[in-house]
Amino acid sequence: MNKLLLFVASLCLLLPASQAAAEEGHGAHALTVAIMNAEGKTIGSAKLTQEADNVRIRVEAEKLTPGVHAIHIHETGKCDPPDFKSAGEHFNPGHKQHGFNNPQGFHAGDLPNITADAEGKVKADITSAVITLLPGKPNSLRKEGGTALIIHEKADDYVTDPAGNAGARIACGVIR
Ligand SMILES: [Cu+2]
Repeated sequence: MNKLLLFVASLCLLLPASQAAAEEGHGAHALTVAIMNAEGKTIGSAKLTQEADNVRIRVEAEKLTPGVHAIHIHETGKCDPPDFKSAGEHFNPGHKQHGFNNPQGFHAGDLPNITADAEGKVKADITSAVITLLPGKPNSLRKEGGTALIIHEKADDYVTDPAGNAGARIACGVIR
């Protein structure tokens, strides 16, 4: 009897902590970002999920020009068409230079290129270990003011600072 009471008592102690952790993580675990083009029309979406220490980004979009496009996280959660300059520079809390192949790199917002097929459709599954959806961290995509997912006209060359020589910003989605 005493043992049972003790067991129940310890359960009661454990529950609130695990419940709080689940709730804290819940809002940050997954979010869907609408992606708009330079005309302000929605052309797709990105689903962001926190998976252990990684953020997984599943992008589905259409009406892009066929070929390879850069995709980055930019520092401000504001997508004003047509040029999306409102999204600011690359998300770079670590004060690095741009590019996976840059010895001084890379930005936390750098992501691998995506490819649109002959019909202009893209379906990409990207994982990054250097960003998080959890609030309160320096590398959080949900910092004050949010961040933005930007697709560029051209491929990222993975080396040219500050933006990989990727050309114009052609699509944007607010991450909050
Ligand atoms: Cu960019």
